[in-house]
Amino acid sequence: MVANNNPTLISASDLPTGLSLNTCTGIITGAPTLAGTFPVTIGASNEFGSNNIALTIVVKEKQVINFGHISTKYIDDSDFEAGAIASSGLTVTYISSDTTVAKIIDNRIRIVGIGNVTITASQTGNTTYNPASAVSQTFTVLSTLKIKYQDGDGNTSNNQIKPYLTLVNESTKAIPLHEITIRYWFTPENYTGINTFIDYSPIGNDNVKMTYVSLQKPRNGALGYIEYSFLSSAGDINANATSGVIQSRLANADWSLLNETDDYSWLDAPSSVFQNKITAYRNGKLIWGTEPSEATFLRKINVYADSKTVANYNTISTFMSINNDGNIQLDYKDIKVRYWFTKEGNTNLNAFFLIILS
Ligand SMILES: [Ca+2]
Ligand SMILES: [Ca+2]
Repeated sequence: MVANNNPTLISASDLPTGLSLNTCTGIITGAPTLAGTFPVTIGASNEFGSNNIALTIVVKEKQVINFGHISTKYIDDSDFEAGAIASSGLTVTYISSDTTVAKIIDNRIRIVGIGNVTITASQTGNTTYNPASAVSQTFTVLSTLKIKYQDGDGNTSNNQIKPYLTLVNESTKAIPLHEITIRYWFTPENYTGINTFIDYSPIGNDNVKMTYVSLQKPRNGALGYIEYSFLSSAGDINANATSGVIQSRLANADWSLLNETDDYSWLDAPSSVFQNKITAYRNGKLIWGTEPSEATFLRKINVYADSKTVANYNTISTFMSINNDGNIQLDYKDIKVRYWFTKEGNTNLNAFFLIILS
């Protein structure tokens, strides 16, 4: 506050304990030692007179956050309370330094990735309490299950894809296999439906199931995936153990050719290596690898023609192939193809079709 007419004396009554007034300059200094609401009267006077005004000083309570150490976590752990407590009793909120490792959901921590992450707890205060100093805790998230992969036939352009998969449990606890699913992401060329085979599994061929799932939205390097799942009779992968090599195979229903080099999950791996582009889930939660990103829709048709017409003959004969080279499924009934030509003579034309769908 500033008084006019050059006061020669400033006064203050009932200042909170810890504050003091410079009666010449009117500046109040110090730190209040008690919280509360204090009505204060400030006066200013000189040789010609004096004046007072009422002032209310509110001193808020301090609060501190007590945030204990967070132990090492595993990727498949459930959501948990971070456990920070404010001395005020007010609700503490959290921020994650890396939301690819941990997210804050409903003020609880959800593990979503492997790595280190720092959680910062804060409390912004209210009408009674000042903001608390933020407190952070850093912890590590470890993997539980990893996937090793080998290209079983080493041939990327034949009519079969042979993912050889090994499940590796690096944790200190057994993992029930029936809680696990695995996705092998790929683009099936010449799609006629995908047949699947388990050629050999150390945990029992019949205990491993494979299903082809077509994606509603195309992804980069994938129009679908094979989902591997396991029956309860497959049992557990024990701590620090592996499943052994599961030899799987997939093919078009008509054994037409596939190209593996453009498949998201394929890797030039003549022997078994970790492959984080094959994803694993526990009870539906991603616990290993990175899913392919969504791709831009591409509608693209190419028509390939092979002329069988003999010169100066009475028939035009063309073999045509309509190729869907985009990443969206197209319905044949929506497609028309035109063959443009000049008609000689005045009689009607006859048309003959031999259609081979592939
Ligand atoms: Ca192959
Ligand atoms: Ca492909």
